[in-house]
Amino acid sequence: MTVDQATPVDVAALAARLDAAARDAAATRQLTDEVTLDVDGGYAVQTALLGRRLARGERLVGLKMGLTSRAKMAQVGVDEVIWGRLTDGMRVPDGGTVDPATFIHPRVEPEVAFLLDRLPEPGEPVGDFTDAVRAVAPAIELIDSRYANFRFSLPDVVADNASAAAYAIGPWSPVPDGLDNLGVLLEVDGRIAQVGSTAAILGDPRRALDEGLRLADRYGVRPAGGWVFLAGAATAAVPLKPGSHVRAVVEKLGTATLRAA
Ligand code: 0L1
Ligand code: MG
Repeated sequence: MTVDQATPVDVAALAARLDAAARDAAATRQLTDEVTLDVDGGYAVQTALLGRRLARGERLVGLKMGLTSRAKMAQVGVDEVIWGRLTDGMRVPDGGTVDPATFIHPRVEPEVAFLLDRLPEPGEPVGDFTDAVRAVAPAIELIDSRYANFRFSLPDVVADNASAAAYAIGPWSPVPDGLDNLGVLLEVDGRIAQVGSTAAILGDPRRALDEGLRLADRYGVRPAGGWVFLAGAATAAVPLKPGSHVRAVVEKLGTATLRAA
């Protein structure tokens, strides 16, 4: 972790600040406006942020990948794949309702979720995907940067748990033969808002799992069977407006839905 000698990084204080921004639904300044933070430092803050959630009784139930598509990278001007943590407190039932007022500037994006099973040894690539993944589902991720205007550097967004805020998962299905080029739609109030393909997720969402396990292992995080893995968005994200009804449709996998109060 880079430490600016003039302004030592107080990881716990930075995590507390991001946590307060999320809980108060009030944006905060980018951390890197004030301290020197590299990507490792960002993950240290992310770990401390998770620690605060766990201390409140939430459970770590999965991982998410971020910025896995060119559309997402272009949308926020950051060009590296990142990962974050999912807790049970972020989960919304399929078809459930969220209150947009409890977020700063929520956006939704269509994703593919994996239910993890028998994972390879740390550092090993996923061999047989159907051993590693028990089931697949369409999903909606609700992201909410804790920084004003969704503007951040790479270490900032890593510290902010890859903008993770909430997620809804549709029905689980057995792993289909091909996952690499399934059509994806994001509908808002019955109108198509985004069109994409699972090919946008690192060329194949299965690749996101290898990448996610490799990156998490670098920071000593070992996913377990039964965890959820959000492989990444197939399109750019769209703002979640009050009263709207969102559907993510993934060919062969079905539909996940979310409502905004
Ligand atoms: O899930 C994502 O791809 C979000 C990653 C962080 C960047 C953003 O807030 O859009
Ligand atoms: Mg996402």
